[in-house]
Amino acid sequence: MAGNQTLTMIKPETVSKNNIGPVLKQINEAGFRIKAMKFTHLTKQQAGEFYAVHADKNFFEDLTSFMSSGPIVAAILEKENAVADFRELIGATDPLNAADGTIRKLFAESKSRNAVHGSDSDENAITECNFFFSQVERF
Ligand code: IDP
Ligand code: MG
Repeated sequence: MAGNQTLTMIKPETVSKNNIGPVLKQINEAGFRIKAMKFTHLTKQQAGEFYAVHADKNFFEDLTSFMSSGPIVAAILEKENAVADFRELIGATDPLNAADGTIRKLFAESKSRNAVHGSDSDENAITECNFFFSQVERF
């Protein structure tokens, strides 16, 4: 899968604002195919495990509280050059810096409540896909 798959999460505020459908539409229209998907609710400990690389950051407590505050949608997305193309589709971490037309520009509230997650490397994409999905949950 290296190179053509990435992991996304539709974050809690996007789910609670009833924006799952509009975000998935943007993802599909950009050429990504959904290979696995689940509606789930992370515990704070699971959010901490997913974001372990940020454990020493001053925003870690807020990040893990927020990501465990309500349900999310996790999905494996497939496309050539998936990681880089998806990062381009979602835009910069802070929606104030995100380009027009990007998912974060359209849907994010703030740097912390920024609508969606996207893997940042092929290596992390593999780890993150395995975090959420077993082999039999992938199509
Ligand atoms: P990314 O999601 O664009 O890859 P990262 O730097 O990996 O951004 O940070 C992970 C998540 O942590 C971000 O999506 C955002 O929700 C949150 N975050 C990052 N930087 C800050 C910050 O300075 N303040 C509050 N939350 C932040
Ligand atoms: Mg990141």
